Amino acid sequence: MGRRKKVLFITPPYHCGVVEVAGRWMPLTFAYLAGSLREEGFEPVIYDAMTKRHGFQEIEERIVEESPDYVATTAITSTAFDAYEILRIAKDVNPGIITLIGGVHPTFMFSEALHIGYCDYVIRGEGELTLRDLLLTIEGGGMPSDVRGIAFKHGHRIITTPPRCFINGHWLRHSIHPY
Ligand code: B12
Repeated sequence: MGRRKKVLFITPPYHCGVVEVAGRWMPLTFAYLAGSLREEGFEPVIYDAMTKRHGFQEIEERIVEESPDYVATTAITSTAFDAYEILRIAKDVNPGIITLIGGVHPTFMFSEALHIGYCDYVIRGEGELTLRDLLLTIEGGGMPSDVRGIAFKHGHRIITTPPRCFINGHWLRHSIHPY
């Protein structure tokens, strides 16, 4: 069996005082996504650079140390440019790393995320099923255009695939994917 593919999730190191007031909390976003990938045999690693108060230098060192196959980040509007910088650093460390972004900002501003140039795939909306569908498609040599709920560049064109349904309890309990 081949090596498990490593997905390094990194929180953007953005600070505006709210984390300091609200306290330190596990990034639920990445916990959900990592759980979903682990079920499919991937090796997810969550690096909460924001909560650790790490900067881009430390983020770069961690990417080098982990040597991931994928680097994934998340963005709300205020953290978007820090998130793009993480993806730039990942490509700088190793252009072979596949870069991913999701969250409320890139879900709508996918063309901005793709035009910045360091992002291979934008995952739009809920990520648990879309991310694992995308990674299984990439690893299996399939066509990303068959994956619902993403945006990516093909040459200079931006391709958006049809949106994916919201996840409901019934689908999750029976492991039936709402494609
Ligand atoms: C909890 C929370 C916080 C916590 C976060 C704690 C932590 N460690 O996680 C704290 C208190 C720190 C916080 C702070 C802030 N927050 Co806040 N926060 C939330 C809240 C209430 C829930 C977020 C959450 O965890 N959701 C649960 C997870 C599972 O869902 P999710 O994040 O949406 O992720 C899913 C998808 O979006 C997608 N996805 C997301 N990222 C990715 C990445 C990849 C790779 C993939 C594949 C998929 C994917 O898949 C996930 C699973 O389905 C939301 C409101 C909301 N109801 O969503 C606001 C919200 C995200 N916050 C918001 C804001 C503005 C802020 C602050 C900037 C506040 C301020 N004005 O200073 C700060 C920024 C701090 C920072 N440095 O990031 C806004 C963002 C608005 C926008 N359009 O950008 C929101 C939407 C609230 C609002 N309606 O205004 N916040």
